[in-house]
Amino acid sequence: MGKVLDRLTERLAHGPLHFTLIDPDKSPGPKAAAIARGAEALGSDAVLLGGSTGISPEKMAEVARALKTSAGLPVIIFPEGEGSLTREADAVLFMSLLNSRNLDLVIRAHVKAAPAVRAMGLEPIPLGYIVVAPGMRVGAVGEVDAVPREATRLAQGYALAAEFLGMRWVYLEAGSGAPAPVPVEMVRAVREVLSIPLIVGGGIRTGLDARRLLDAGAQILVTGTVTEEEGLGNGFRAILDEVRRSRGR
Ligand code: 1GP
Repeated sequence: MGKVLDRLTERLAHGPLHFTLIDPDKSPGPKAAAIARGAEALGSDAVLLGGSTGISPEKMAEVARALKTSAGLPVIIFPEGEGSLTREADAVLFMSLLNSRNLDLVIRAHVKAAPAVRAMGLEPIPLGYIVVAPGMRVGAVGEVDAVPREATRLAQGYALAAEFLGMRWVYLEAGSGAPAPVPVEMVRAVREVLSIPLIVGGGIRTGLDARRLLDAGAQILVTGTVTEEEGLGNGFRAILDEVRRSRGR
């Protein structure tokens, strides 16, 4: 196990985590640094760097450097392809988009990227990525057969398949900016069968959203839009309050 996965796995033993998604296109260096500093102070556990299509390695490197010098959080690349890779980050979600119809996003891009990940010394974190309706932009760009919101058994199947394939984390994604998060019934059903950590993201904007997902068994919450739109405002603070409450502190 690598350093970042080790550290986060150890933290997960004490309760749920929160990851702050930063899009280098929407948040250039100084803005990204300010978000990361604030997120760290509020108890977020890592920065996921990525999110847009067509990001250059130079831009990723610039923002990753700004993040590393301003905050102590691990910087994990949330890739859209090989162009997202930079050695300035600590780790990369080595993720297969399990319900894509495009084989590139399931495995072929990974075949090209793996040697670069190794050469850069980036820690790969094997992850099964599952897009749930509405899926938003990632659903469209990712050419997914989105898991319908009521299809809990299908979601269980995808998540278990990820676990049985040896992936370390499963990520249920409603899509950035989704009008509502992944349904709590689906989170609960997946949690019931899964033995590896469950990440949930997309459309989490309030403390109540966070509370419901945490009660259903989500172990890592990812938020992006709430900080891009409101900075370190009430929505973000309330979400972090709920995560900290679940950790018992
Ligand atoms: C997107 O799940 C993340 O990949 C975050 O979504 O921007 O809606 O918080 P939001």
